[in-house]
Amino acid sequence: MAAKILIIGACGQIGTELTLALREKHGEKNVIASDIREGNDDLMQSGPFEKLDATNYKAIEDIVMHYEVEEVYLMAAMLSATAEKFPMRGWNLNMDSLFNVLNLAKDKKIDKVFWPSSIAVFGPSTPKNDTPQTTVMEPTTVYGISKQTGERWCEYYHHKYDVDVRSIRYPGLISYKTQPGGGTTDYAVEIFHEALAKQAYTSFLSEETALPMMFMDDAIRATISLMEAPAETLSIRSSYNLGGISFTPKQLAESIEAEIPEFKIDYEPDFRQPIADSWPSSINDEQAQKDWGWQHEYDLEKMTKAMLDGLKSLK
Ligand code: AKB
Repeated sequence: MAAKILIIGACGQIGTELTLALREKHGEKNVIASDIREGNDDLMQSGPFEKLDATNYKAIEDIVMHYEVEEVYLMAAMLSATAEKFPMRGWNLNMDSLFNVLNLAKDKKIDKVFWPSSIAVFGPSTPKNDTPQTTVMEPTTVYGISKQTGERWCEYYHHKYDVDVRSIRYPGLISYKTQPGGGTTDYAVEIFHEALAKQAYTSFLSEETALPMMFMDDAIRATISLMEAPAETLSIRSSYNLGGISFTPKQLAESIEAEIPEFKIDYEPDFRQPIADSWPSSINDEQAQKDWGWQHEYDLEKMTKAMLDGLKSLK
C-alpha cells in the first residue's frame, strides 16, 4: 500500500513541484498538501489540501492523525534574504517547525521525515570550491544558523531517538513552474522571466559571484531518491551535500544570450551580495553519490533551454 505523505509548505517553490511529483508516484489522495496560504491551480486541484501553520504542533498532529500520515516533508522555511530582515521570525519559523515534526517522529506518530538544509550552512571560513561534506561551518546569516542548528538536531534525534530523518543541503534551485521567494539565489530564476519579457536584467549579485545551483527536476529527483534509499545505506543524518551546476551571473547571461541574442545584463549588487560572498562557489557531493547513487542531469546549457522552453509553454 502507498505511504500516506504530508507536505508542509506545499505551495512554495520546492513544495509545489514536490507535491505534484509525489502525487504522480503515490496517487493523488495519498499526498496531502498543506500550507499557510493556498497554492496554484495544479496543486489545489490535484489532491487534498489543508491550511496549516507549521509552527502549530497540535494542528500538524491533527492532520497526521486524521489522514494516518506516515511521512512528512517539511518544506516551510524563511529563506536567507527575508530572514536577514526578520531575524527572530525567521529563526522561530525555521526551528519551531522542525521541532514539531521531529517530535512527532520521536513519539512514533510518523515514520519518516524529510527536512531541507541549504548551502547556507557554510560560511566565509569554509573552503569555497568543491566544498566537502564535512568541513568548517561558520554561517553568518540567520537562515544559515537556523539550518546548521537544524542539521545538528536532525542528527541528534536520529542517534538518540532513532528518528528516520533525511536531508539535503539544497543549492539555489531554478524552476519555471514556481517562483522562489526571499532567497539570495533568486536572481537565477528572475533573470529568465525578465529575459523573455524585456530582453534585459539587472542582477542584484555581481558578475563574478559563482554559486552552486540546480534545476528543479534534479532537486525533486534527488529528494525522492534519498527518501526511497534503504536506511542502512545512509551514512549522513545531518544533511547531504548536493552539487549541481556552478555558475556566475555573467556565465548565466552568456548562456541566455546564446538563445536570445539581444539579451543584456547589468549589475547592481545589494544587501544580498555579502550573503552570496559567504557561501561556497561549488559543492562536492561524493558522499551522496556513494550512499544513494546521486547524479545530476542538468548542466548550464540544458537548464537554460529547459527554463526558456518551459516559460514560453506557460504563456
Ligand atoms: C536562498 O538563497 O536562501 C536559498 C538557499 C540557497 O537555500 N535558495
